[in-house]
Amino acid sequence: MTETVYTVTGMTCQHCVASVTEEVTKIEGVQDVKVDLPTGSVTVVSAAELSDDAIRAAIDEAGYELASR
Ligand code: 9UX
Repeated sequence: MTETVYTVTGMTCQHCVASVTEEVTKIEGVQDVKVDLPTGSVTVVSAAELSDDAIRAAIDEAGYELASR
């Protein structure tokens, strides 16, 4: 099990948080997603390390931008 913290820009409300959580949760192997709105930090707990492409695509699909990991 691995926990990775990403930074996502553009989230400004709880609906944004819900969208990001929903998309990231869809990634295979993801067990838990915690979003901190004020800082934009997205903590992802997964069985194995996620590919940058997978997390980037999910954030993009939600309508936001992956700033860093
Ligand atoms: Mo409402 Mo959060 O447009 O972007 S979902 S502020």
